Amino acid sequence: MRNMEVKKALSLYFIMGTPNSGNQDPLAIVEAALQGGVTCFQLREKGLHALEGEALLVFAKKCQELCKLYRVPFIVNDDVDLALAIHADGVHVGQDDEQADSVRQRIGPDMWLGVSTHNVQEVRLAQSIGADYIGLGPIYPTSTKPDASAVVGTTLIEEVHAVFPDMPIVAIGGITPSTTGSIIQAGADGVAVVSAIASAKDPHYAASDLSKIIHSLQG
Ligand code: IFP
Ligand code: MG
Repeated sequence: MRNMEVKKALSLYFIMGTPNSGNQDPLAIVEAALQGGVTCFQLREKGLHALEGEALLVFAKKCQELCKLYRVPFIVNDDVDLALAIHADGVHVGQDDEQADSVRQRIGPDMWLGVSTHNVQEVRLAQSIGADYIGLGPIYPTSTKPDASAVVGTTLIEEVHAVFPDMPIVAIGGITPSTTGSIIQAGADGVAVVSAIASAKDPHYAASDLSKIIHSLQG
């Protein structure tokens, strides 16, 4: 069943683009994260000096190759054309991005569609247009997304999980190893992180640390 496959992939969802890599080699971070046990990867190429055009295409293909090597789904944030051009495993869109139902029309039934949500009403809409999973947050304050909306806390996870028990949920926003437990216990299928891995001194260690915590809670 697709839901189960998606829920499993959401366990430890790493999101990154070259602007998040600081002075480290972005591909080295992606590979270290994969080695450390991330279960899904999203290319989110946003912000200062974000790659565009051919450079973005080349970088995306390199990330995708790494994900294939580790058998981890490769998701593209926002850029439906890029996702289609390289046959990504899925697309993730926000509330301000291209309307999710038109994205589903363009990508067809097989590619995964993820939608960012911040309340029960947005989750209901995401479900009605055939989202395969929802990102829920920001749970805590985040420095990665300058335009992030107000923090929602773990009670929204409990609420959404109660109303939509089958909908795969990944929590996002300021999540660290010490807050991961409460997020999984609230009913999320996993955690999505940028900084916790990309800005870590040792991204491989950071990913495997989070991975161990999540898998010990999921049993
Ligand atoms: N949620 C997610 C995900 N990705 C994003 N880029 C975002 C919110 C803004 F974790 F994938 F669900
Ligand atoms: Mg977006």
